[in-house]
Amino acid sequence: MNFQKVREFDIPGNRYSYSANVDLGGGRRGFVFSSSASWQDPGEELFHLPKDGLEILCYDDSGALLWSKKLGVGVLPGIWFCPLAAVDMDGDGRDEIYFVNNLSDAPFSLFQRRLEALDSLTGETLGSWQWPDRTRELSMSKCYRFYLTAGYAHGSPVLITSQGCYTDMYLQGWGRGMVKLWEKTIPESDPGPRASHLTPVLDLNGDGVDEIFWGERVLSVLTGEEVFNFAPDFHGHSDILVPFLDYAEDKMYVYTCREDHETPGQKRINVFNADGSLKWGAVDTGHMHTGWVATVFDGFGKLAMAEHHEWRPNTEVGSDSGMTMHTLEHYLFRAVTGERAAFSLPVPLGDVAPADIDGDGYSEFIGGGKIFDRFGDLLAQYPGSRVRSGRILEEYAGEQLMTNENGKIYIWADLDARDGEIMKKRLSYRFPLLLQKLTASGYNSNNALASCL
Ligand SMILES: [Ca+2]
Ligand SMILES: [Ca+2]
Ligand SMILES: [Ca+2]
Repeated sequence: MNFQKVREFDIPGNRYSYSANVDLGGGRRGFVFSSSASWQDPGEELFHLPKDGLEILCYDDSGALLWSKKLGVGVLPGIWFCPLAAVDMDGDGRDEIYFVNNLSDAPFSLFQRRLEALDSLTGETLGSWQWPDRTRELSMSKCYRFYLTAGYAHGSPVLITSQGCYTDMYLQGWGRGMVKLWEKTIPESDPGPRASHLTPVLDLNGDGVDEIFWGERVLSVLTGEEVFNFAPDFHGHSDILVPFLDYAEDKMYVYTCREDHETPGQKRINVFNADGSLKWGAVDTGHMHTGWVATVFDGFGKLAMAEHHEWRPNTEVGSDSGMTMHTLEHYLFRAVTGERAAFSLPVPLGDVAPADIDGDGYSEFIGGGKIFDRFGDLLAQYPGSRVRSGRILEEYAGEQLMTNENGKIYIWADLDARDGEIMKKRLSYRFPLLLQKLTASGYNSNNALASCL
């Protein structure tokens, strides 16, 4: 492995960054970052009064700054308050940057929130739309859980905006020219799954229209209607949702890990067939907070990992937050059959992101400043922390890593990588490349989605 820095971006003062790929038009690629010195979650036990604001910065592929925009003090820094996505909705070949702005200085205002579109080349505001305020009666953690994602219907983009994740949920679909196509309300009183923190987008039934995975329910991007419901009797949310391919049989499955609403007779870790039926389930109880699917067994067999967490109240005076996450246990399975499996790495499994860095079809693992192969052998090292990974640079082989180190963002690639048949198969789906434009919304940048399929 010849793992090298191939891109560099200078963002002085940056500590927390979310980032997405951007098409600048005319075949030029850029990168947008939402950068801040702190990161705020709307959860009541985790939220702090921020001491800084949020800045959106856009760079070209050479690392030159195109523009930057400091948002007002009413915009709280954090992925749920201010999600961002790059989509070309006006069809001119250049992505617009969509984000949730707040025109007032009042950080919890809903009346003054807007969906705003920026020209990715100039930063100029191209459009602004009232952001729905129907979550007003919910608690802060639920009220300010905003999300942007996108898919395609017969080749045309559909931008999806949403409010609410855990109880009442509101979604809107926008077509080319920002024409509102549909609105959907899923009140808490309606049975069935709530949303996830991450949202894969695939044409699961092959009808030319993408579906978004709104938790364990799959919605058409064109109409908002339910195409599949994996778990009509489950009323909770899933922390992890990962579509994956079994290369031996060329079949698609969906792996899910659930947080809340333990339901008698239902398991916490599940794999579903592509027609929505249950393939297997395991473990009766617990909050499965982290998980991923990786290719590690000889013959390109897949491993599914789930990490069982528990939130515990902090009892010490002066704690940084009201509660802290504790890791209890890891569960490992053969992803297709559900058989228990054995696997270990020199770093905690919940902290690593699988990625096929060298393109050979097997996963490598990014974590703790190191890259390991599937046998746990060290292949390369990097300073700083992971921002995102996956096929960030389409023209390079394998998958790449973006890191953040002291105000510098780097992209790393294996210069010896070669795309094998499995990498080509994965890239025959739109989602691995589309995902890189959706990694600044929700937890789409996390380790579960980074190497999906
Ligand atoms: Ca455009
Ligand atoms: Ca479809
Ligand atoms: Ca590999």
